[in-house]
Amino acid sequence: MSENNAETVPLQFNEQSHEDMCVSAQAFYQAVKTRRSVRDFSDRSFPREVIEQALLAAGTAPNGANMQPWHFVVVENTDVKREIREAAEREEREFYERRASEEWLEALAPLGTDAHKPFLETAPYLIAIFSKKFSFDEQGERHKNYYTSESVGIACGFLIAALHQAGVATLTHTPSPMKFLNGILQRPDNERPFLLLVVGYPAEHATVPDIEKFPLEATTSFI
Ligand code: IYR
Repeated sequence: MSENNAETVPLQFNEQSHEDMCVSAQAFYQAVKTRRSVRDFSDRSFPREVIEQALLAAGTAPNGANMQPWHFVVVENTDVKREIREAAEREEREFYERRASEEWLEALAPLGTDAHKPFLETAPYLIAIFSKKFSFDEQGERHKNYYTSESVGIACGFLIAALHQAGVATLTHTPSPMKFLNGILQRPDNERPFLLLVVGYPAEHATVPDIEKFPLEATTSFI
């Protein structure tokens, strides 16, 4: 028994046989390895319920002191999507024409990206994810959040995996800087744009770069 003051409830834990653990781990890998970042989206839509469930999944992410330091804005409105596209393309033109180093541009070459971002208008949903270094409680009292980047990054991972599991393609888009999202989406100053997720079906004949993931030995040491 712990001796602190925290209230506790019994843990619901789904223990599996070693065999089932291996099967489950393999099944999850097989499922997530088919995910690809898509840059060519269809304009077909699907029920908002799918987005809501995926956001609920994202909200279960482990996070610093359970402060849940995130805010999600789901954009379906055509005019708002156009405004986001125009602002993002302005930043991206700066990036590709001036800000990016030669080394960075070379690293991007295999992806074939440029400043043109039509998918920001074509895809049925954009989800702007904001991270909150501090929050305000119901009394308007300001309190600090902890490990915000780690927390919001993990939540975004859950969100992308949940959407993929539901048969939805995504693109993690990070126009830089993204401060314009606060203005367009009317978010307060304590919220910083973390990621702009493009969400929808791939276009009918969408292609993706011919790239591979590192093998386990290249990324992992067992000691
Ligand atoms: N934000 C730019 C550039 C870009 C940067 C990285 I790192 C990528 O993996 C892909 C793109 C753009 O979206 O084009």
